[in-house]
Amino acid sequence: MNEQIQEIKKSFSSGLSRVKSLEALQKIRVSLLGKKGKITLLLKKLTTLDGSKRKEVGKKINDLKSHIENKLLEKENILKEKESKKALSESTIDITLPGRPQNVGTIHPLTQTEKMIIDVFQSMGFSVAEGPEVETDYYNFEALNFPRDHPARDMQDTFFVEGDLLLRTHTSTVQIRTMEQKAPPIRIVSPGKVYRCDDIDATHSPIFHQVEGLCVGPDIHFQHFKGTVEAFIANIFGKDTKVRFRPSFFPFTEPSAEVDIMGPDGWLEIMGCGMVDPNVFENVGKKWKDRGEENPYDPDKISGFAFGMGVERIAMLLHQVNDMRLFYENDIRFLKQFGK
Ligand code: 2U9
Repeated sequence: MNEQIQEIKKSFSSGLSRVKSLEALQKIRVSLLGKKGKITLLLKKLTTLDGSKRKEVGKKINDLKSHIENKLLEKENILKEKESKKALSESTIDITLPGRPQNVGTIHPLTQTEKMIIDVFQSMGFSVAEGPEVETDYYNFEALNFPRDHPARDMQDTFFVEGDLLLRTHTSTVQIRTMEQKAPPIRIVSPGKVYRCDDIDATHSPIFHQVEGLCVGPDIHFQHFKGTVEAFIANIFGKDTKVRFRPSFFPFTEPSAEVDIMGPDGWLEIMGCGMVDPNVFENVGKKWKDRGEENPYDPDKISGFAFGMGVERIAMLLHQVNDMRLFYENDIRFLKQFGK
């Protein structure tokens, strides 16, 4: 067997030096290490030897096997490198071929609309404030002067999470949180997702987007707010848009109004607004006093206006979309029309 081992080693190295292709290399590998390969057969024959002889010859065969495996791998790498160099030098790249078009996404129409709204208010000195979507009863209702038995607090209208927690039904929560931390003057808009227990139809969704705004300072009155809202509408819907303020009611504003614009077939409601109810300032003031700080929200010294709008509704009016669900279905053919 020793002679066979020597013979295999010799013929392997002379065979290997003549190999020019990966196929030929594979043939050598199979002929030695395959199921019926020479090395495999030699290993099988070992069982006919006994004791110390088997150990001695076994070691030699295994040494030869790893020698062969290493050399084969080395050669394989050299051949692969050669083949890829050859393939590269033989192939030509036609740089005049037009490239494949890339599908570039567009900004979602709701995102575009939200940005448009924010941009207009930022140009008037408002900054953006954001806050949590899971809120407490206090920030969503109590601080905003909702009476205990207000229908909005009903299980049918609000998604309750657990204990005191709920999904915010408006972003007014953010304005309360801001006022608790920062003394007036304040000019903020708070965009974000809000949640209400509504069935989905053409004009309702259990999740939708709002932008709310708040302006608080020493002498803020109804005219400031009327001017701000009118400037906003002129910017978004065009400067000749007719605007109407219709008296309304919200727990957190007094007086309150709804704002309509004249559309092709009559008045269209676009937002709600009003002067911040003194009770809201009282609630915020309590927090400042609890912290032992001087209260900058005395309703006798400051006032403010607030407004709120649904982004979906503004986007529908801007683009004459008559079904809100189109914004959520993400049909590429629909979204492409707002390509930006
Ligand atoms: C504070 C005080 C007052 C925000 C306001 C509205 C009127 C309003 C609706 C429009 C359509 C919600 O998305 S909608 O369903 N909003 O009508 N929102 S005044 O008033 C505030 C906010 C914060 C501290």
